[in-house]
Amino acid sequence: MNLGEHARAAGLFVKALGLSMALMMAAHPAAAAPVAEASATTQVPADLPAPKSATPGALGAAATPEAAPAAKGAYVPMKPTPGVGMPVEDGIDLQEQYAPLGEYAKWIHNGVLMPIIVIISIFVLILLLWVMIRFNKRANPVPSKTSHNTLIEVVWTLVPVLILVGIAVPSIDLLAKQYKPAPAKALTIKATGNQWFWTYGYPDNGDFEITSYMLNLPGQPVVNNGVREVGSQPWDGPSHLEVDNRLVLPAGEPIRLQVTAADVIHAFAVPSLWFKIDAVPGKINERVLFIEKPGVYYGQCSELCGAKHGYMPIAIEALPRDQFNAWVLTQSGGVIDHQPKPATEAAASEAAPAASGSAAPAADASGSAAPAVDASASASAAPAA
Ligand SMILES: [Cu+2]
Repeated sequence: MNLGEHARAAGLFVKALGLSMALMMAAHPAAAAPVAEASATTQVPADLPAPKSATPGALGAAATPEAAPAAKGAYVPMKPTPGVGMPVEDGIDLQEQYAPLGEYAKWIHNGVLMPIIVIISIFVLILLLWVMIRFNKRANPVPSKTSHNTLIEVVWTLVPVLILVGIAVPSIDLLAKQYKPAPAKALTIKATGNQWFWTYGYPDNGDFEITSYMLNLPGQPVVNNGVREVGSQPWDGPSHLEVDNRLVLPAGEPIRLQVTAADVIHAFAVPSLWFKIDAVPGKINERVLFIEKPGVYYGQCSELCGAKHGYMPIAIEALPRDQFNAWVLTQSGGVIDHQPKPATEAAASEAAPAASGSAAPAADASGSAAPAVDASASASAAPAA
């Protein structure tokens, strides 16, 4: 009898401890993503190109002789700032946020959820220890026969309700803000997931399209049609995350990002911009992307999409509006937000094609009228040939 009671009490304690541990861990899945990414990228630290002289974020400062722009002011990819827009070694927190909603969400996670979880877990642990010490058979030989206590029952009903309401208010607010449609005049960008690369369309800028492949890893088999090795240009970011052609976007304005897929389900996710949305074939998912300041921000496909799921990273390069416009004009058929192409600029961009390593889009060959799937197919065939 005694033994049975002890065993039951011990069992209850272990169960309660497990529950409180589970509560503590419940906050971790969100934080686990950056950790997983960090470990994924830190596996090959030797691949990281040694930083040279270029100032982070400086346009035109990082050009090598062979990639020197043909004309003054031509686009040169931006050199990423270490630790910005990418996972950091030994990081356990969400990545530093560069979007207003990301800062809000990070505050909810770190300022609301984590403290509540920790306080509840410690409170439950203290209650359990108190019961074990104060009310065991030796300390309390004659147990109380009390079976109801109105005050305690009201308190332990109301307090959890208030806690849940306190969590619901900011989280529903965040949810609503995340799905607020873009302003009518916002720039529209289309991202299409393919096995295993991304294509980015610019319907407001002449409807050109670029393909974006992960760079090859030194000493490892080529996974993406012979695109150059990571680290072979001074602006290259971390291995597994850097691509040949980045998604170039304007900073400091809302962007209507439409995401879809050409084959299987992918997901467009950039942790430091608080952006994650499924790319589903036959369907367009849309969200506002707002990047607070110029920089390079890395992400990955976040839906298991096949053998090379881990080899289709996302690299966003956010530029000030005037530099974004200048980049658009380096693209074949590129025009500034629905404006007709000025004759002089049209002639200039044709005179100096492929000024930089990444300025030769697949759209050159396939033409802007070709559907996304055809354009990407011809693009993937071209570098191999
Ligand atoms: Cu994918």
